[in-house]
Amino acid sequence: MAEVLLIDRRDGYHVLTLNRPERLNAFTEGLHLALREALDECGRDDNCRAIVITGAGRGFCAGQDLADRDPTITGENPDLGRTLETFYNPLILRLRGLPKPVIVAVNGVAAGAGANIALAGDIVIAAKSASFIQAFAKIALIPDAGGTWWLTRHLGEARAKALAMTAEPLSAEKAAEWGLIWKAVDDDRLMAEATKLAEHFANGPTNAYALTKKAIHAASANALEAQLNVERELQREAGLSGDYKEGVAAFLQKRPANFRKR
Ligand code: LHQ
Repeated sequence: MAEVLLIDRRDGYHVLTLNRPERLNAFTEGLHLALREALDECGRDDNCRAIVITGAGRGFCAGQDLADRDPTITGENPDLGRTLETFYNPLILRLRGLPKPVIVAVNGVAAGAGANIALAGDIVIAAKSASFIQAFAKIALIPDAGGTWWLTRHLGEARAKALAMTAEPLSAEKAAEWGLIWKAVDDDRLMAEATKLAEHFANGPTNAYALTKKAIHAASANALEAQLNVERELQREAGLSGDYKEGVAAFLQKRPANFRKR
C-alpha cells in the first residue's frame, strides 16, 4: 500500500506530501497519525528548520475523507466533536505551535478541513489554479479546523459568512488579494517558490522565527499594552541568543550571517 504521507528530508527542511491523490488527499485517521508523527519529528530535529506541506496529484486536500465515516453505511451519526478533539484540533495547534516556519504549498483545490489546515500554515503560497472551498455547508456542517477563526480574523465577518454559507470556491488569486494567504504563483513555480523560502528559513534564525510566531499569535488576543509587554519579554529572549550576536557581528563585518553554526 502506498504511504499516505511522503517525507522528503532535505538539508535544513522537510517536505511533507499528503499522498492520497485518488481521494484528493482527504484525511483518514492514518493520514492524521502520519502527519502528527512527521510534525513531531521536525520539532525534535535540529536539522529540520522549516517544513513545506503540499499535496500529491491535482488537489491539495479535500478535508475529511467522507467515505471513512459514512453514516449511511454505519446507520449512526458519528460524534464529529470527538473527531475534532482527537485529530483536527491537535493538528491545528501543532502546526501553529511548531517552533519552526510552516510553509503550505497549495497545489490544487483545498476544501473543507483541507482549506483550513492549509490556512494554519505560517506562510501559505498557492498555485494560481488552486482554490479554497469552505465546503462544509454542502453537507450541513460548519467550518472547522480553525475555519471560523481564520476567515473572521483575516477577512472580517461579511466575507467569512459568505464563504462559509455559500461554499463557493475562492480562487488563489482572490485569496491573496484579500489577505487570506501570502501569494498566488504560476502553477509551475509553486514548489520552486516554496522550497526557496524553506531554504531561506533553513539558513535563518530559527529561534527568532519561533518567537515571532508566538508574538504574532498573541497579538490576536491582546490589547496594545499587553502586546507591548509580550514583545518586551520575547525580545529579551531573542536578544540573549547567540543568533543575535552573530546577526549583529555579520552586519558590522559586512558579511552574510551564519545562523547555522550554533
Ligand atoms: C473524496 C473527498 C472527500 C472522500 C473528493 N472524501 N472522497 C471534520 C470532522 C469530522 C468529520 C467531518 O468533517 C470534518 C471536516 C471536513 O473536512 S467536512 C468537509 C469534507 N470535504 C468536503 O465536503 C469536500 C468534498 N469534495 C468535493 O466537494 C469535491 O471533491 C471538490 C470540490 C473538493 C473537488 O471536486 P472535483 O475536482 O470535481 O473532484 P471530484 O469530486 O471528482 O473528486 C475526485 C475523487 O475524490 C472522487 O472520487 P472518484 O472515485 O469519483 O474519482 C471523489 O469522490 C473523491 N473525494 N473529496 N472529502
